[in-house]
Amino acid sequence: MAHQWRGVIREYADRLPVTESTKVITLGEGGTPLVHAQKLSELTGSTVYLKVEGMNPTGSFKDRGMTMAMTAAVASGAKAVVCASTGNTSASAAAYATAAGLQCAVLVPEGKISMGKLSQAIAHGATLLQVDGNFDNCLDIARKLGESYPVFLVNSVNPARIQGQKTGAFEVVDALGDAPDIHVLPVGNAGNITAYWKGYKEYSAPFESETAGTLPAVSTRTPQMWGFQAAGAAPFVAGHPITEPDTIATAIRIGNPASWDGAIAARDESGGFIDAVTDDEILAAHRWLSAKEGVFVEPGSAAGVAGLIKKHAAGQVPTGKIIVITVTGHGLKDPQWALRTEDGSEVQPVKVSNDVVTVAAELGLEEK
Ligand code: AN7
Repeated sequence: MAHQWRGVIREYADRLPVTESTKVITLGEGGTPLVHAQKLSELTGSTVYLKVEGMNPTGSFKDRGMTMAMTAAVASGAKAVVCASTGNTSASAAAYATAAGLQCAVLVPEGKISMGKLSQAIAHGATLLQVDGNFDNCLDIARKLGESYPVFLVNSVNPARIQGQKTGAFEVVDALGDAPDIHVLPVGNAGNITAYWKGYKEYSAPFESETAGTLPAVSTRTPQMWGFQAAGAAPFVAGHPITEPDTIATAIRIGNPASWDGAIAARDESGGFIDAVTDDEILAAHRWLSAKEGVFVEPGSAAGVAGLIKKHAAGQVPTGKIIVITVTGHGLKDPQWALRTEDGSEVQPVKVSNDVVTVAAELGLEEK
């Protein structure tokens, strides 16, 4: 019988707040590959996997939460949705609002979102406003719009978003047969670390389903959660919000994370930590992933890998363990970083004449 992945709501319906009659808004998100990271495994002596979230319909993990948020928006009778975003949430909201037939407004920090993400929001017909402020300012305004105006807020302060995003943890366990020892991910607004921890906890104990009775535990354990922020935008490391966050990893340029308590709980209940990596470490990990593993991510997505490499260098990564790193968004979102060399200069493609002998010589090939 023909079968295709049905999106995270239908695949995990008995563990989400939906019923048979829910009108599901989906673009087929989830079901993303868990890729064995050969070189990171060799480096660390543990088995390292990448959960490649750039394979989602709009190129980031945000689609897992957006299918739930947009489904909830439609159920509530909303006509319009709003979000603040460093880029990926706006791209996802714009696409899912289109699928739902809703108006979409997005607030982004002026000059601080990548061209790929900007173009997605525009392509899907969202009303895009560039706010003279940072992401935290945008989120303040979006929350107030949601409270006092007839628009439905689809940021991760909406619990539906966290519900959808927890399916990332379910997929990891379903693929491995149990939870990993360690789960590593970038931390910005902290919705994803909150969601993964919720997913891992729910899968490790009997679950009271709203539609299917008591479901048995799927995993025997939960992982340590290791979160990494950009050093210039690391409120969890500072222990308080940051007013002027700064990093080249614009996706995680966030100083006042909305899911503060959720991230602290994930960190402490799991026996993990939240640390920071520099922009240089992020760019080195970005290059590592594309050049050594064959996986192209955007800079913010490389923060978890940068963190693992840093912890390994400090002798703090155990060997013989199973480690999963969520790489959150696709490299094509923000491709400019691939075209810079380590010393910061632009990569210039070599130009050759239209002639096989010249091309062969340039490639260092000798005729057979
Ligand atoms: C690629 O799109 O906040 O800690 O507005 O785009 O759950 O916020 C994006 C965040 C990591 C951080 N990686 O996740 C937004 C936004 C990528 C991201 C994060 C984001 P959270």
